[in-house]
Amino acid sequence: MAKRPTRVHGPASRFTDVSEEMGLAFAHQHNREGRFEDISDKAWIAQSRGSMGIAVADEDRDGDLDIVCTHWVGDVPALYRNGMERNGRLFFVDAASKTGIDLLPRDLVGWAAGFVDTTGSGDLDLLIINGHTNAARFEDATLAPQKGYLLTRKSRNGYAIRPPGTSPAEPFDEPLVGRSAAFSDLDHDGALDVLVGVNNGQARIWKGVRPPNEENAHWIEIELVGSVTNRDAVGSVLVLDPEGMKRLETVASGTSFFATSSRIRQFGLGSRTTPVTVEVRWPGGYRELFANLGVNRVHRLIEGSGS
Ligand SMILES: [Ca+2]
Ligand SMILES: [Ca+2]
Repeated sequence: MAKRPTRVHGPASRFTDVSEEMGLAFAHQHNREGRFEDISDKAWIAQSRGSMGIAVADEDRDGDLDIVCTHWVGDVPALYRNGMERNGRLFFVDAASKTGIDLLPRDLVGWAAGFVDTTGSGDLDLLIINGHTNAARFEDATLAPQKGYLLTRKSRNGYAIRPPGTSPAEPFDEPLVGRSAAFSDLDHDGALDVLVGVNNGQARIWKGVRPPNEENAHWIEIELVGSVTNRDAVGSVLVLDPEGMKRLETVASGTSFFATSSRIRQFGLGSRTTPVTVEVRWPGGYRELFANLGVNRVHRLIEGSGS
């Protein structure tokens, strides 16, 4: 009887927890006792997709912050709309399908994302930077470039995707192996500009061009300076017209992907030319009002100098 061969065992396999990279543990809420609680499941935002970029803004202008996540190939971006303001508890619903974002091509590998008001109306458009992680051809290791997409706002519940070949060409029509984007009004003309990071390539600066109807595209930009809280005011929330329109902007660090956008936050005001009031919710919770702020300029608001 033949002797049964002895199996040779190599080192045991090891496993690495990649759940954070895959977006499984997503939302953490501060419990006001110095710790964060994972609320991903009960906030309906747990996901197991390959997530890269993130953009946070009150996208639908209903008074709470919404989240866009970009994903790896085969999956469109998610738009997690916040139900907090209307329902009193924190939960999110993916509105990618409702708003038309799910009509983006599924071969895109989405990286940076940012909300930009390209019309000066106060409505936010969405710019997404793409670029593959795989080579374009088997015999050539060069990564496949992909064009960026600007999704322009049609209505509160809808975006329009710029069709291929639309004239005039925009810089994001050029296929790039895009990775990062930082958003800032570099020349303080009221139009946001974009610095784009490219894998193994030269960075781009895309200057925003003021919309042709400038009389309906007024704006205001706010820089916060903390004196009691952190000097950069990271974690602060700006509320435009707290008694009226109640629009939000946040001061954050490490936005989008591999980039940090300007801490100077912008509100598009449309045809409005009268001074505005801004409420600042500083980190830690206390609120301060800054009134009579003129339009079409940058204001530097120092903690403690308001009312
Ligand atoms: Ca919202
Ligand atoms: Ca500019």
